Amino acid sequence: DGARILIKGGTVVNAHRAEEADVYIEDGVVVAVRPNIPVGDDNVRVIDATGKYVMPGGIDPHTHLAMEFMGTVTIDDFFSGHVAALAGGTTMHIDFVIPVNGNLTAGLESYKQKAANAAMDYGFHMAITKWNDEVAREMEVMVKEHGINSFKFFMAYKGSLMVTDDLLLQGLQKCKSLGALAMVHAENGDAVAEGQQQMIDLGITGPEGHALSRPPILEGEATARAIRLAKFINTPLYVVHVMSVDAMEEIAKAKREGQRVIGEPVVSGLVLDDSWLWNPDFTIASKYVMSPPIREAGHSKALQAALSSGILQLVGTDHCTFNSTQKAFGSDDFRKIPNGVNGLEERMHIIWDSMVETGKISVTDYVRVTSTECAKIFNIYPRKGAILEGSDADIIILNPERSFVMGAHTHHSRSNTNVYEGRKGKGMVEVTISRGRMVWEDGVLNIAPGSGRYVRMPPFGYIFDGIEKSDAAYRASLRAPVQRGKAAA
Ligand code: DUC
Ligand code: ZN
Ligand code: ZN
Ligand code: ZN
Repeated sequence: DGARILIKGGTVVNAHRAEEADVYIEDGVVVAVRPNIPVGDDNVRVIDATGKYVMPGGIDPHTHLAMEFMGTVTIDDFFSGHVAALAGGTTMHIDFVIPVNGNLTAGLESYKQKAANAAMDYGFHMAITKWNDEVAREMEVMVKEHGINSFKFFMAYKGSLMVTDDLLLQGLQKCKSLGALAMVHAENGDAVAEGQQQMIDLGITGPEGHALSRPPILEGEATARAIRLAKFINTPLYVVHVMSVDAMEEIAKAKREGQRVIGEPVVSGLVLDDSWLWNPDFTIASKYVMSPPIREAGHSKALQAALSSGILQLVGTDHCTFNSTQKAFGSDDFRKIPNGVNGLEERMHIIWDSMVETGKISVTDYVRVTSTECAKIFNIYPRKGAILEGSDADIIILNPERSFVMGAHTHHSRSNTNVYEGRKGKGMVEVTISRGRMVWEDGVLNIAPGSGRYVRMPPFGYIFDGIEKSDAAYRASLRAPVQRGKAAA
């Protein structure tokens, strides 16, 4: 902080407009955005951005850093994850706090400790895995005192994280009263358990069994169910990691009918297909095991089109990394392969290359789906997600002419594998500025553990606007009840 930076000659892109302008930063905040800002004095660091795009740093709505999961712990913690993110042009993420034995306060305490070495700004969602009066009370405390405005319900992972419809309904109701956004991992967990047993009974124990045991229909079913339950309660719903046409079409239908539903595709679902899971080399195939599974070719194309048209609104990663030793826990049974893939470092580059470079979305839509929409949904816009006077100086400079090659030998994640190994493309983030600090410049990192800040997210974001009116309309649409047992007037 304290540093003064002037970015000159670039194209400044916000979700609402791209313009030729300079950006002046002081004390971690954007002070001015306009053409021809004079340099002032010698202590101002001047960066030439001619021919480059100056954009809000990425915000990843979906990560799992230092998460205890499937008998192990994800290998990227809040430091290595942040190093990877910053090197890839992401300056903020929202991670999922997992309660400790169903206790939200204990979960938050544990995640605060995990995040003590944070190197960039972060926020928290919180998972709800049990239901009782205490959980309902704690949800209120999380919203009112701890800056959490979203709660996630896992409809999969039977026997550990999975919620019943009853819990989901109670949770949706509580979310609504608090102005918090309900999020769902939508797969039918009972059917997944059945599908897994079927594969094992058939002797299919390898990674392909993962895809075969939990087909798109189970994602479509749970997505439809969650959407209908959210409609019944009349509260907004956010569907995380939309991986299939089946789920996407349920979201499209609900939106068409006016329902407040948000769909989040993740990078792996947008650009990979499940042929990897049939690779005879277990070390390769197991890298691609995540849930819901990466689907057959065709789904990714449809998800890209849905992102272009606005049916899906913002891109996450579900960054949840394990090294090959951890993945090998499941070498004799796909059910034991820790679920998760990387993406925190790759997201900004892959979306640029596969969507902007190919003409599928504009540069302004790129900023919207990688940053602004997330800031708006989680109610931290325009402090985050924009380059406007007063915004936090979380900024990237992307050179559209430079190309990249991805892989485990050059990435910053602690994992020894990368699902994008060897992937090439165009568009390189040359500079990352995190709250006014130059943290990534031409391949050199300058990062301080502990410098990241917790970003509190207030409830009642834009998606709740006018919801009382829609409640009233819903009640008015109910037919009048019969008054039985009373004398007619
Ligand atoms: N899916 C994954 O692949 N990893 C983390 C949790 C999840 O739902
Ligand atoms: Zn999930
Ligand atoms: Zn996840
Ligand atoms: Zn190698």
